[in-house]
Amino acid sequence: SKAPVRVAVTGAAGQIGYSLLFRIASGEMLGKDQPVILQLLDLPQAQKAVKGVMMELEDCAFPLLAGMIATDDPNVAFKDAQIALLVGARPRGPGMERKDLLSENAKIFTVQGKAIAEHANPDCKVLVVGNPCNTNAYIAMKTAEKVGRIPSKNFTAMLRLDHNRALAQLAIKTGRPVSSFEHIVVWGNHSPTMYPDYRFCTSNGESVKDLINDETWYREVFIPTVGKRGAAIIEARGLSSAASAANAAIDHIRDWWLGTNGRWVTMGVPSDGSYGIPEGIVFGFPCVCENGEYRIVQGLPIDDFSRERILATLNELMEEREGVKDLLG
Ligand code: NAX
Repeated sequence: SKAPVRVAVTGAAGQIGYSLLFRIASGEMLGKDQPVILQLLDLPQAQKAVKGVMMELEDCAFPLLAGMIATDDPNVAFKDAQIALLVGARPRGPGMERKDLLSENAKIFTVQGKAIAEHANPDCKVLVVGNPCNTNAYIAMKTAEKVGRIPSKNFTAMLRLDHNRALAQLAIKTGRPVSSFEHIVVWGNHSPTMYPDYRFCTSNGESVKDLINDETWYREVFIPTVGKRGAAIIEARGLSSAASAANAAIDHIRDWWLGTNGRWVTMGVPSDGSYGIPEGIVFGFPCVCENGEYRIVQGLPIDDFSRERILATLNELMEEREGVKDLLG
């Protein structure tokens, strides 16, 4: 049988953690033949709650769960990790400015980026879920670069929930099954400036743009619905998306680890200069995955409307980068 894979998860006592850990342990992320060891990080005051989650994980008697630890020390949590899911983050408190949110999180992600760089497996695949996830991933990557053990391209951010939300809206609009759709992408930042782009999307080989044939719906309903879905969930549930976010994290890592067979998926990845996005900016791109590596889909035409939308979300990310510049030293 296979050697267990060490999976570090931060924010393990939180609501996304509660939807995520059981699915990782049941084999939904890395495959039904792949044992896992869970390495759970949370703040000191959350350790008791983490212990409770571990008791429940034990009580599931998952055949693939080969071990678990809980800690409040990032150096312990990331030790030899092959996968790191950075879910824990500082939420925006009452009266907190966006700038404060950025800098509070910058502190967390410099510490964790350094701990990953020093202690994780040199091939560790990192997914940042905690918001602002693109910039948090950028900070972790930049900090890790100073140590230099882990490739920068391994630091990614979660745009998959936005990708899945876009698919769901297209399925509802057309009355076709989600599984019939291919080639959707959400460009840019995981924020309301994101650009869900259906120009290349097909359903059973037919152009979805032609099927719907309603550019006003696309611009005035579809794009804002996908972009504001997170806020709509909070409004309805009184809590932010958790199960769907955990599901998207599983999708992101499973596809990166096991491959997409040519299918496109949206991943927030550090730009290599593709589509004119400055190198290093962590940006939602269409990707395909094979042999444990992702590749940005190249050569897609960018029309005027798309250019405008891509620049808007890029500008926001450049401002976020500017806002944390001093903290990166
Ligand atoms: P919760 O507040 O339920 O849980 C967060 C957990 O993280 C808590 O247990 C807290 O103690 C822990 N934590 C805080 N700082 C930590 C640190 N420095 N080290 C380790 N653990 C720490 O939040 P939850 O609903 O689980 O959401 C987690 C994060 O995901 C938030 O930042 C949220 O904004 C973000 N989201 C990102 C999404 C995406 O698509 N990228 C969608 C869902 C979600 O909004």
